[in-house]
Amino acid sequence: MSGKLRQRTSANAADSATQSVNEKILKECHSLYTEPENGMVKIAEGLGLSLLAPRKKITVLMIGNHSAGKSSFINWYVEEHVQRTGVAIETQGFSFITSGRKRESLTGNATLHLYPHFEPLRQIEGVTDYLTTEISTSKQKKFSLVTFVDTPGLVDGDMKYPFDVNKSILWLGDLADLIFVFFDPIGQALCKRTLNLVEELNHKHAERIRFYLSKADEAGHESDRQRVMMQIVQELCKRPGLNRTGFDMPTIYVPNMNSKGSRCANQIEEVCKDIEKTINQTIQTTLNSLEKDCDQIADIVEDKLAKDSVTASVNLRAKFRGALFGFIGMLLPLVLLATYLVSTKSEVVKVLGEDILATMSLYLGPLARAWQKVPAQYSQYVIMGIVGVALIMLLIAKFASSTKPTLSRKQKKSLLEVRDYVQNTVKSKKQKLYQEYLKQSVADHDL
Ligand SMILES: Nc1nc2c(ncn2[C@@H]2O[C@H](COP(=O)(O)OP(=O)(O)O)[C@@H](O)[C@H]2O)c(=O)[nH]1
Ligand SMILES: [Mg+2]
Repeated sequence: MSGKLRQRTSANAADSATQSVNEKILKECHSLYTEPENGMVKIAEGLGLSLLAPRKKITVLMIGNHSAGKSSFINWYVEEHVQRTGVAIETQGFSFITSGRKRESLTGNATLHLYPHFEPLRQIEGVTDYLTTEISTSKQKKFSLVTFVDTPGLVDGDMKYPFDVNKSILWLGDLADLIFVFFDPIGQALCKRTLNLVEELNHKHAERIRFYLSKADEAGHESDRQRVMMQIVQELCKRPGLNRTGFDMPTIYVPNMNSKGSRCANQIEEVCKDIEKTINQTIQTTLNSLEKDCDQIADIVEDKLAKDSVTASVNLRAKFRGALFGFIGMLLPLVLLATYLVSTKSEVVKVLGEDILATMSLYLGPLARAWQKVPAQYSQYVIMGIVGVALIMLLIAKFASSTKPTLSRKQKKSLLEVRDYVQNTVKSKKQKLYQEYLKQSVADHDL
């Protein structure tokens, strides 16, 4: 084995090891969210929080004029002829190109079942019929971590699409991690439709967009290529929504298509690097969001427990108040009734004897005098009044002692379990995955 070949083989081996670590990290994060029993999405839902599971791959949306070389680029990246190229514009739709265990083509309906996050596309009329998925077994480059979305080529004029292309592309732009815009030197490099769409996408997702001058081998000599580039950049800069300082537009072409033997520089590796960078960023963001989501869940649990302990102490006070009012409500009317009966020497208390009654009314002082002023014919009203007061006091006691529901012991236990799970189990898993990621990425830089 020659030195160079050996070097390349070991680089490839390292590359596939990196890929499998990255794949594993994204897969494990995904399942931490989606497990049916213990998944974070389900846990959060129980706490009134809606979480989105991270995706296992990044999505690259390819847009550009008809025949700009989008499908050819995908075939080159995948190293398999998955997408037909040079297709008539009328037959073009959206295609998802992704890796899987066996080569397969799926219809629109199957695609939307397979990728539930694309489900809203169904609402755009007619799209489902023009949607396919190509699953390839290729493991080339970083393909196992990428889903390409190939879009219909855009042209100006009366061309009628069987569905709202602009709306669909804009919607896909919201979901994509990267948006590649291909401009080709021949054909309609400056199609208005493409420019309008790019302007709109740029408005929302400037950081995801990358511009490329595709099929650069067909641009002629270096001076012609420069001129084409200038024209495109000028046209782009005319759009207020696209006026950036300095346009970066690598020139690329599919190496084996350079039939004319053009010697122009090919920056197609830049595209691969961009994809790789985005994968790495996605892994970091996914791990960071995992930590944030754990914290968010733990915070909600803390909050619920704190509120519950406040409610419990409010309940305790209410119960005490209720008991107090209840006691007064019973005692006060009884005392009033007793003093009334004693003071008025009512028949009911005559058994106590005249002397005792006289002494008692003497001790009752002004209260006895007040009771004695009540004419005998009103006595029943006084008694009814006192009973009424007693009833009112008891009602107050009932209201004062009303309590709010608190968590049962079982509920509290399950909340604490949730907190422990996210703070310990999930976080330590995240820590481990981060370490694996860093170890591998440091190793990459060592190469
Ligand atoms: N010379 C050259 N031809 C290319 C290149 N990429 C694509 N083509 C050709 O351009 C035509 C349109 O390419 P295709 O990938 O179907 O474009 P799409 O409509 O953007 O998907 C096909 O005939 C391809 O063979 C390239 O980099 N160099
Ligand atoms: Mg195509």
